[in-house]
Amino acid sequence: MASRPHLAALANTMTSQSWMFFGGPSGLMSYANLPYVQCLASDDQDVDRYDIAIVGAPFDTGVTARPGARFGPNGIRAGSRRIAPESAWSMYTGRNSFLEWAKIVDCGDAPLTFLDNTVALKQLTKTHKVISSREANNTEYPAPRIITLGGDHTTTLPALRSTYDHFGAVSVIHFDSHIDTWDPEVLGGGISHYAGVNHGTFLHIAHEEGLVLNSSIHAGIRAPLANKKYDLKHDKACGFNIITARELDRIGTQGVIDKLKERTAGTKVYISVDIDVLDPAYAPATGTAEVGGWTTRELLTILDGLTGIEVVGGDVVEVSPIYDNRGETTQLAAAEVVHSLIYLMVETPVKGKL
Ligand SMILES: [Mn+2]
Repeated sequence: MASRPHLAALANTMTSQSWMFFGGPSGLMSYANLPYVQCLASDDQDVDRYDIAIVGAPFDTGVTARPGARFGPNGIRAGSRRIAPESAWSMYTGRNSFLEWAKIVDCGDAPLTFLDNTVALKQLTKTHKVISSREANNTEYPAPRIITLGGDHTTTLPALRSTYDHFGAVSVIHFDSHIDTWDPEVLGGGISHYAGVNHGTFLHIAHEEGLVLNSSIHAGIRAPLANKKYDLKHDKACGFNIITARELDRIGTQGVIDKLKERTAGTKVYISVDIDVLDPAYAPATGTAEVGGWTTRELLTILDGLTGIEVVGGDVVEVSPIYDNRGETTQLAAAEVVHSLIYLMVETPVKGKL
């Protein structure tokens, strides 16, 4: 080393704290440059412990419009490249979620077949169950929690099946432009059971399976209904209240935060963020875009306001990078939504059973 001082100088600058001044991250791409752990390794001894696990769900054959969300996980990771865990102090909260009690890792993507939805969703359920059943790094909170990078919205169903094992039935805070509680007969047409399991019916199915409490709520809804009355009646029966997109204009972000907290008070909560809750101006790269949505800033303000809620799992879904622009607008937004979900999970630890 002594004879090659330029290499020594390079090595000295290679601390993780300096990468952002050095030109960018190095090594393989993970969410927010977090450590990659082979969470699905067959031997438990080989797996580093973690408290919060990021996992990708490359599945998009439950979508009713534009496919492409199978490439969402790596799109979101690409959008997160600027986040350096050691230098992620929030201007708003004064905290750095990466440097508190929780060890946060990226498990890579779930191994899913592209050719059979039924099998792929079983594979995803198994992936969730394996990752959430390993003993956490912090023994005070033995059940680790998962944030999923979708994938179309069908991928939330396996996540809810897995959180049920450790935390029981949950309230779902569902950010979306669509209600996604559609009766499979309505969305799927009653053609086959297979066709009825899709990104617009998964909340109906989760309700039927007893995974969702009657204290759930949608936020940002604006897409048209298929039936004048039945869809909303059915939505209520599935356990949901609705905050529409335009309600934000009337009650503001704090009004939305208050409603979400009031509705889910005293329950454990799963937060699912369909990126189409944002206006296509802020998230063009999605399967079923709807105009008239929220801005990225409004969504982040609302998410960061949900402190104190016991978040047992979460996801960002429907990011379809092929429709993104050269500035990666959608992927940047989705990466920051994940960052907010991490903040909530670290801010309020939750005791689950292994
Ligand atoms: Mn959705």
